[in-house]
Amino acid sequence: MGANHLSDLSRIIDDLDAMGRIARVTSEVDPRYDLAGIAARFEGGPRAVLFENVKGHELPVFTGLYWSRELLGALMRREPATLPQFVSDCIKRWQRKPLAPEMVTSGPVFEVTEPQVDLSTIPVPVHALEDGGPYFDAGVVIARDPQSGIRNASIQRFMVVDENTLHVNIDAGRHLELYLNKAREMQQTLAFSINCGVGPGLHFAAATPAEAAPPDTDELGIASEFHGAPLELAEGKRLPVHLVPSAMYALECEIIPDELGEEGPFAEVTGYYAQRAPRPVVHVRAIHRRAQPVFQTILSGAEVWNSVGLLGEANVLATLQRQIPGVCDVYFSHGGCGFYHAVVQLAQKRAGWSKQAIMATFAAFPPLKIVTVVDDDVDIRNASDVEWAMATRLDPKNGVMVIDNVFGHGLNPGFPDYLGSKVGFDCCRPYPRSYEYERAAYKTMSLDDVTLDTPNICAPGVREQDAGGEREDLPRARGGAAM
Ligand SMILES: Cc1cc2nc3c(=O)[nH]c(=O)nc-3n(C[C@H](O)[C@H](O)[C@H](O)COP(=O)(O)O)c2cc1C
Ligand SMILES: [Mn+2]
Repeated sequence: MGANHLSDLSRIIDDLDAMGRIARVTSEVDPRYDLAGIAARFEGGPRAVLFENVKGHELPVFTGLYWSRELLGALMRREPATLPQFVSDCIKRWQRKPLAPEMVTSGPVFEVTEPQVDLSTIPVPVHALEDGGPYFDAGVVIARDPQSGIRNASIQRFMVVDENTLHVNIDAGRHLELYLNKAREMQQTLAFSINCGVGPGLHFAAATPAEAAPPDTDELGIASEFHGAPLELAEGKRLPVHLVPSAMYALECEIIPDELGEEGPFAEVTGYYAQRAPRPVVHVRAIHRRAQPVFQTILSGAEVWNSVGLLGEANVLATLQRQIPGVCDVYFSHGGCGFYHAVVQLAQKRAGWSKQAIMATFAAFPPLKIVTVVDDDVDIRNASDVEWAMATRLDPKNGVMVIDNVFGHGLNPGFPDYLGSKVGFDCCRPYPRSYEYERAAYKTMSLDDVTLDTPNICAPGVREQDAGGEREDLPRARGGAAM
């Protein structure tokens, strides 16, 4: 059985096109600032964007594959709200019985091997106004443990410095850092591939957090679960690397330990710039590409919230469902930069478990700064509804847990040197339940049989969320209870 459409970005673009989910920009666009500025106007919307006429280049640029859960849901043939459970189930299947990748000797990425490495031939955009240069920010890095040979997949940002040099940002604790440290001890260079223009299966495998894919596992196998067939990999031509034969571009690279160069600034997922600092130098030794490749780029916003964030949700959900009876759902809010604030939905089974849920959530995903736990009558994807629970059910004296001096995400300005404070909000009603905390509700009614003198709009200026008539900007439950 062959792999499904998720394994190949050109099939994905065709699929989205057939659903009317591609916006094509045909006028000439400058890859320095203008491309990102236009992309930002589409961010979070129903369509991804294909820039067909990039100034100074023959080849197109694609963005927006991950910036909307609706778009991602349509591509994966799932309801958007079920994506965390689906992703979690894929990772669980891989943990139980991994479908190992298969080595092959050919694939579209080998259609062209550039006779000379020249990164300026690739349409790599400069995104934000203060960014230090053009960035590869959506490439999947495949490296191998210098001792055991076990493969690792991750995504790192790479700043283009000259025709064959990149500078890379590797956050503390990443498995690539671990491999680099081993290479240094063994007095070797660290070789790896950067694979640009791959599907969400491989992207999600790369974004799977270390808590779910520890360094002694080959996390490439996670992609096989999404593709419905073993992931295909191929040997590099210049270096001892494994690369993705179905990618749009594959770069063979190596780091010489302790060779550092200035990297940054870069507009990050936090909404702030990551600062310029000395970081590892990457030598690009070979560029392979399709004859007609599409270069994929990602704006540091909703796209990362829906990849790192979605994978974080999936992992927290899997952990909590093992440890805390009654956990229904988890959402990493977008106001919380996609992975700093988790909202957990709990059908309480006994007193005190809402606080257990706070502790287990922090342990399952260390970048989190805030955890809010609510009951199962609260819509965790609706910020007003969560605020309603906080306003009416949080006991500020007993329901706020502060943890000081704890490891967090270094990009968050509240965690200089990866150290800071975290807070949990127990917004669950007291258990056992009492009458004062029962949510008032109207009977659920359809408007189909109601004669109206105006078009079917619930209230002026209020956007209907879905067929059920839920409104994003109002607390939910007033019309939601089953009678
Ligand atoms: C678009 C995108 C960009 C990312 N950029 C970086 C980065 O520059 N540096 C980094 O260390 N992690 C970055 N990450 C996060 C890691 O790829 C992610 O946490 C991954 O799970 C790490 O893999 P590991 O656990 O095998 O180390 C990025 C993730 C995404 C989705
Ligand atoms: Mn890993």
